[in-house]
Formats: sequence, C-alpha cells, structure tokens
Amino acid sequence: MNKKSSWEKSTCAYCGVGCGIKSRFNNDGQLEIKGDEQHPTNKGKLCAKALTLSETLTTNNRMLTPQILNKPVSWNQALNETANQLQNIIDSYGPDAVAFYVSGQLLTEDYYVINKLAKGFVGTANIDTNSRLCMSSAVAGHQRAFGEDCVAGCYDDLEAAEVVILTGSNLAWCHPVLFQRLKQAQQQHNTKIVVIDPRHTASCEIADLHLSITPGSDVALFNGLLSYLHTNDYVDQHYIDAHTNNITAALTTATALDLQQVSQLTGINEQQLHTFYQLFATHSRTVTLYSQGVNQSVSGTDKVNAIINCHLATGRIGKVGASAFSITGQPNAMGGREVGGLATTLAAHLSFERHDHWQLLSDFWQTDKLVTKPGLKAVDMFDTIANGSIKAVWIIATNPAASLPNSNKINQALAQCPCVIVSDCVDNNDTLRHATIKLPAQGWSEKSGTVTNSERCISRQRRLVPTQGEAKPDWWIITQVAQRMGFERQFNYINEAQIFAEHVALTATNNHPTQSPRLLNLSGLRHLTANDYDHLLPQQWPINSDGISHQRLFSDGIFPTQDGRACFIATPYRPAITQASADYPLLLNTGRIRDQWHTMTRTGLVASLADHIQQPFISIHPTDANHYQVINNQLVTVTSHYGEAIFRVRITTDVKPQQVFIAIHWTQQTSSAGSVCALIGEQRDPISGQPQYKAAAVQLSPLTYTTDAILTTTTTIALTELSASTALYWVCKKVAAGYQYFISSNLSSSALEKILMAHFMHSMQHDLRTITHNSRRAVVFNNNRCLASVVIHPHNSHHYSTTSANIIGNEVNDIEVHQFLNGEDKLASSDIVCVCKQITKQQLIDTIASNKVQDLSTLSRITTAGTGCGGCCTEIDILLNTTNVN
Ligand SMILES: Nc1nc2c(c(=O)[nH]1)N[C@H]1C(S)=C(S)[C@@H](COP(=O)(O)OP(=O)(O)OC[C@H]3O[C@@H](n4cnc5c(=O)[nH]c(N)nc54)[C@H](O)[C@@H]3O)O[C@H]1N2
Ligand SMILES: Nc1nc2c(c(=O)[nH]1)N[C@H]1C(S)=C(S)[C@@H](COP(=O)(O)OP(=O)(O)OC[C@H]3O[C@@H](n4cnc5c(=O)[nH]c(N)nc54)[C@H](O)[C@@H]3O)O[C@H]1N2
Ligand code: SF4
Ligand SMILES: [Mo]
Repeated sequence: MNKKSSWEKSTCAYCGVGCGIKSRFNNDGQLEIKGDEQHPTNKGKLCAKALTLSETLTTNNRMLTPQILNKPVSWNQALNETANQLQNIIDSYGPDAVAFYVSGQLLTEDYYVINKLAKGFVGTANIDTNSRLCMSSAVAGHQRAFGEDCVAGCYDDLEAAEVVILTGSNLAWCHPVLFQRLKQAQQQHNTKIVVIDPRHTASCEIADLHLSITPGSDVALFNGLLSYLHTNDYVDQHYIDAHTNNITAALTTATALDLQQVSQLTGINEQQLHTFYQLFATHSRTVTLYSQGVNQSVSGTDKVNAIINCHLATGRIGKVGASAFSITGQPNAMGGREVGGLATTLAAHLSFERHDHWQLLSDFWQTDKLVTKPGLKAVDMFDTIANGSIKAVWIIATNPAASLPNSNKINQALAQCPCVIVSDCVDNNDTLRHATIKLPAQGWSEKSGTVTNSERCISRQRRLVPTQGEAKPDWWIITQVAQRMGFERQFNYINEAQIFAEHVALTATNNHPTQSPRLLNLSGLRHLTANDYDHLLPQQWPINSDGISHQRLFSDGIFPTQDGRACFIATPYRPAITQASADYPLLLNTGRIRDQWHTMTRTGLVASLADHIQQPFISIHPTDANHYQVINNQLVTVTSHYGEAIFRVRITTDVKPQQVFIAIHWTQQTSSAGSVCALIGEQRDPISGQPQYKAAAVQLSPLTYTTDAILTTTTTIALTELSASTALYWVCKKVAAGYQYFISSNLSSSALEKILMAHFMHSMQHDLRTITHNSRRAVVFNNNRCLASVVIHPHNSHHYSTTSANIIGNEVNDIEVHQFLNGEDKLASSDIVCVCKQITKQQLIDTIASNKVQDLSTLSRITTAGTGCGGCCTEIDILLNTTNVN
C-alpha cells in the first residue's frame, strides 16, 4: 500500500488572487489539494477551480514530445531548429522580423529570460504578452498617475474599508476567494458595497447599490464624482497641495459635465448618482476595485485615471482601507509586469523614456544590442505577422488564435506565417493547429518558480508531481534556444533560483531610496541561497533591505515621479467607438463564467466544472427575445462586421435591452462555432493598446435545423468527422467517464441516428434501443460496460433537455439503462449549482419548496449545497429569493 506523502506548499494555477495551496499524495496515489491556512491571501480557503486541480493532471491532450511539422523529434533537434530558424530570419530580415508573444501564466523566471533574450540579445522589442489584453490600461494609468506601475493597496483594505466599489469586476466569479473575504467583512462590519456594471452579476448579490451603467460610460461617472467632491467641498486640499500636480486640468474636464449630462451619458438617474457620490464623499475608508469592465475599453486608460483622480482628490491612496485597487487576472500577470514582458517597458520597472534606465539595463545585461524604443503591442504585432513583415513568432503559454480580437484574421495570419513556434502543455488548441514547431512545457504542478499576485505578494510555485513525457520548464527551453543562438554565457543558468537572483539584483541595482527610486525593489532578497529560495515564504514587495513591511505604497504621499508628486490626469469623456447600428443593433459584452478558465485547456478537463454552464450561450433581455422571436435554449447565429458564431439563447433580465453577453471560454476545440472572439473588432485604447472586448456591435438571427442529438462516449471522437458527417453545430463537454457532444443537424432523426451509430459507435458490440414518436435512444456496451449512449429527437426548442452521463463507462446497471432508454434519467434538464457537492438547481428548488426553506444555512444543512468552497452561495441565495415556498 502507498504511504501518504507529506504536505507540499505551492500556489493555485488560476487567478490573480494568488491563493496558497498545499498538496500531498493520499494512500491511493491521488494528489489531494487543500487551501494553505498559513498563506496570507486565502488563509485556507479555495474555490472550486482550485479544489479540482488534481483532476487536470491527466495525459489527456498533453503534449509529450517536441514536434516539427507535427512529427516527434528529439529536444536537441527541436531546439537547434528553433534557434536556426530564428537566426536565419534575423540574419536575412533583421531582428524586428521576429516576435515573441507570451503570457501572465508564465512564472517570473520564465518571463525574465524571454524578455532578456528579446530586448537584450535578439535586439527586438517585439515581445508582448496577453497582459496587453488584460492589464495594460491599468499599467498605463498607474504610470501616468504615480510614475510607476504600482498597486498601492492590499487585500486587507477590502476588509478595512467602509465602502467598497466594484467597477467592471465580477469578483464573485472571477476572484472568488477575495469575494468571500469581502462578503465576510461585510457581514462583520456592514461594509457598503457598490457594483458598477451594465450587467446584473453574481457580485450584485452583496451590493447595496448596483449602477447598471451604459457600457463605456465610466469616465463620465467618475468625472461626475470628481466634480461633486470638488463642488461640495469633500476634497482633501491639504493632500492635493502637498502631494499632487495638475488638479486644475482634471477639474476643468470633470466639471465640463453637469449632473444631468452625467445622468444622460451613464443611464443612471440623478438620485442614484447622488446616493453613490454621497457614499464615496462621506466615507474616508473607500476602496475602488476595478477590472476588465474598466481596462478592456477604448477609454480604458482614462477610466483608470478618472478613478485614481477621485482617490487622489480625497487623499485616499495607500491608506488603511482606502485605495484605488486594480485586480489582476492571471496568476502571474503582476510578475510579468515586474520583469517587463510588455513591449512598452524595458525590465524591472525601468523605462524606455529614461536614458539612465536604458544605460543601467544595458550595463547590467552587458549587451550592446539593448532595444531603444518600444515594440509592437499585441494587436499590431499580429497585424504585422499578417502583412508578412514579421516572419517568425514564438508563442508561449497563451492561445491567441482564440483570445485575440478578430480571431478569423489572427488564424489567417498564423496560417501564412512561415515560422510559428508554440510552447504549450497541451497538444492541441486553436493556436497549436498553426505551429510549425511545438515545444512541450511543464505545466502547473510540474514547474517551479515564483508568481506575484494582485497585492504584490510573491509566492513560490513548487513542483508537486513528476513531469509527464519529455516536457521541460519554459525557462529551460528559452535559455537552451538562447544558448544555441550564440548567447551561451548570458543564458547559462543552472536552475530557476539563479534567474530569480538575477531579477532581484536588477531591481536593486542603482536603486537608492533617496534618488528617484523605483519602488520595485527586492534588495532584501539579495543574499537568498538556492535553499532559501526553495523555502521562500509569501511576501509583498517592495522587499527593501530595511526589513520594514510595505503592505501599502504611497502612504506617505511620496510618489516615484521626478518631483515625488502624483499626477491628476484630465480625462475627457469619449463615447465607445462601437455604436450599435441598423445592421448591428445589439451591443455585445463578453466575459467569464464561474467555473471555466479562459480557453478551457485546463478547466475543460474537469467534469464537475462543466456542469455549471454546459454550452456556449448568449444572454439576451426578454424584450429582445420577443423582438427576435427566440426562446430559451434556441440556437442563434450572431454576426458582426468581423465574423459569425452560434450560441444557445438564455433569456434573462441580467442584461439590459439591446445588450447581450457571451462568455469567452469556448473554442474550435470545444464547439464548432462558439468562439466569441470571431465577433470582436480591433478597436483599442490609444494609450495602452488594450482591445475593447466589452462593446462590439452585433446582429442575431435564429438558426434553423431539424434535429438535436446528445452523444455520450467514453473516448473522444474525430471532430472533423463529426462536422463533416452530421452536424450543423456541435459542442463538446467533459463528463466523468468521457465526453458529451451536443449536436444539431438538418438530417432527420433516423438518418442522424444511422450516421452517429456508424461513425462513432460502430466498434461497439451490443446495443439497446428505444424509439418513441419523439425520440430515439440507444446504448451500446461491451463486456457489460456502457461505452456510449445517444438521444436524438426532432428539434423543439420548447423541450430542450440535457441528459445524464451517469451510465457511461460503468458496468451495465439495468435500472439506470432502463431509465435512460425511457427518458427518465435523473440529471436531465437541470444544471449543477453546487459543483463541490454536485447539487442541481432542480434539487435545490424542490427542497426549498417542499421544506419551506427560507435561508441559506438551513438549505445547506439539508442538501449540503454550499458547504464546499462556498462559491455557489450567491446563486443559492438567488434561488431562495426567487423560489415560491407556498
Ligand atoms: N472563473 C474565472 N475566473 C477568472 C478568469 C476566468 O477565465 N474564469 N480569468 C482571470 C482573468 S485573466 C481576468 S483578466 C479576470 C477578469 O475578471 P473580471 O474583470 O471581473 O471579469 P469579466 O467577466 O471579464 O468582466 C467583468 C465585468 O465587466 C463588466 N463590464 C462590461 N462593460 C463594462 C463597462 O463599460 N463598465 C463597467 N464598469 N463594467 C463593464 C462585464 O459585464 C463583466 O461583468 O478574471 C480572472 N479570473
Ligand atoms: N472576447 C474576449 N476575449 C478576451 C477577454 C475577454 O474578456 N473577452 N479577455 C482577455 C484576457 S483578460 C486574457 S488574460 C486572455 C487569456 O487568453 P489566453 O492566454 O489565450 O488563454 P488561456 O486559455 O489561458 O491560454 C493559455 C495557454 O497556455 C498554456 N499553458 C498553461 N500553462 C502553461 C505553462 O506553464 N507553460 C506553457 N508554455 N504553456 C502553458 C495552456 O495550455 C493554454 O493553451 O483572453 C483575452 N481575450
Ligand atoms: S480565487 Fe483564484 S487563486 Fe484563489 S483558489 Fe480560486 S482560482 Fe485559485
Ligand atoms: Mo486576463
């Protein structure tokens, strides 16, 4: 019998909250994962995504060997070929003919070496990252206001605040553990919470006030606030005089709009505006937390500064419970910003604009090739790949074919690019289809290094399990290629600790507390040995030699600008570039759902996470549904100027009339046409270059088809064959013992059944079938094990239902098979609300009704729902409020 191993600490693979986990192998050899009670971020709590991480450690779709043109090769061949191809292109066309597109999911050490290679040794600043799509407006806003890209506050501020404003953030679903902390604080000291979001989201469940603003109008809202604070004497004049510049320009712009105009632009009535402005004005401990509803906009940077202006005007920056707080998305978006992974920064918060910074870095790296000006930002980089000027791109830990705007164009650009090198953990995603060289990287649990979370806390990610196949650490792959390009000496690291030490040294070089310091300073870690690094405890930067904790920045009102003062920025209101038109009358907003992560390469492997929301959907208001004559679960084609895609209708008042919402997660690997980025245009913020993902003009029309089918199998099926043989549309979802395919077709039920049986169930020996007037059901099994099932019925949107996958992969259980064949399978037509305990919406509704349950704790006691990670509690609250108990 195996013996339990001891607990090893690391950090979660997913979001920028940066929770600490601990893991060990249990007696069955399975990896157990728990929250780390000692990690300052989460103190033991985790969300459902983290709790199911061990289920993602599978060989399923794992890239196991390097490949050139999809043929397995040795590492030596792959690395030589990568180095040769890059070098040949550089020799023929110059360094700017190559580009690097990387990710906030890399570790700091990986990020440091790829940035060093590109900017310092290849001599191109064409290195950008998916943080361009995510954090670049916040970065630009911080630089304009504070002189450096720094988050002033910390998570404790959310608990210490009297008022918390969540703007453009669905914290409940996207940063669940931080949301739990906020919710608990609210219960303890009655924190007032304002949510600013065009949509009604799960985060609204704890809101005292929800401002459902007109998309893109945040600048008007916060300009209105600044004007209100000024006019009604709520500003901190002493702070403004002592610590800031440029208030006059900001005020002139802000006061150009009166309250009535603000109300018109934001769609918020004057009384609600007044309530919000009063709440802000009269509570000195106020935190404004913002995310993609702010950043991903053509006025993203101005939105950030309009918010910061209000905090500067009241002196509420870096004080206990008082800050403007940009929350990061990816686990190491912050680490990437530290090493300088964006095309617009050098490294270690050194700036292109300062010659002394340039000289410092040039000396530190001992190079004469250091780039002198910023490179191409993500969207421009892919435009330049499309026009043929960039001839080689190395993509690491990101899936641009699915996540960049106008994905049809991105796919074309990659398809005709002569050299597409992709380092990834999976063998297949939308981007890897275009790879000429594929390099298998170690993934979370195999890799080792550091990450920095939203509150500047550096934590170790540690190796927890052996590496699969021949995968290697990203830093190793990058440094091996660098060495083969002739930079042996500069990239001769033996482990990740050495790279971290170099990064630390760079942050400390010439960084004197008195002479225009960079706040990113890790000099306190200068003497870290490899062993110290292995045992590094989570800690927030700056980590100066003074040994003082710097939980908050700028508390003393001193900023890292030339004169030490922060800067107000005039932020004129500009309407979103995309306006709905007669051709495209609906405004499309996009974002995340609770249980999936980005393009699903990891969360898509976990059956329980697929149950909350099973298929790509479009949320639409009842009046629009009526106008377009569509009903719940119907499939519709959505078109924009850029492309088209297909979604299932969800009618809901969560969105306003003429606004629709689509989640970002489905790709061509998981659906035939559910990729939302096909619809998104390339409009972007002029300063940060961050795309406007939250406002695209679209049109919709019902999709006509005759037949629906749900095929459940123990093995994956060939998707191209599925598309070619039967399906007008399909979606693939992970279930416990295999996969479930939702198929829509123009074939008749009997024809579809014949084809599905012949193509995807043919090797199976035995089958049972039922045919009724409105459905055909079949189960096939081999040696008493159910291998596949299928349900087919004529399309009738009024009765769309899902079906249980329970029987698949199991020994034949006559009762269950019988139930399935008769359409009585238990899970049919109800989504799972509580993933941890697998409780469906229907079970909860039934329990509420039959037991006359009024409150969450009683419902949790009876059903166990909500007793796992707690991430579903807001949705259970909604059910409690909406279910009739009489
Ligand atoms: N479950 C889950 N969690 C995640 C991720 C994930 O994929 N899944 N991804 C992580 C990453 S990388 C990121 S960047 C974060 C993103 O975290 P969030 O930014 O919280 O998530 P989004 O859903 O993209 O967008 C937030 C909200 O902005 C609103 N919004 C749209 N337009 C506007 C506007 O004009 N003004 C305002 N004020 N709001 C608007 C949207 O309706 C949406 O509810 O989540 C991280 N956490
Ligand atoms: N419409 C719309 N589009 C959006 C957004 C939106 O709100 N709306 N949000 C944008 C934002 S904020 C973000 S952050 C992006 C995210 O978009 P992407 O970065 O494209 O999405 P991911 O699915 O996270 O892709 C990560 C890839 O890296 C691989 N990977 C994971 N870990 C490692 C590793 O350690 N090493 C290597 N080499 N590979 C690894 C995964 O298998 C996966 O293929 O999407 C953006 N796109
Ligand atoms: S909140 Fe974010 S970091 Fe924390 S457990 Fe959930 S996904 Fe992981
Ligand atoms: Mo992100």
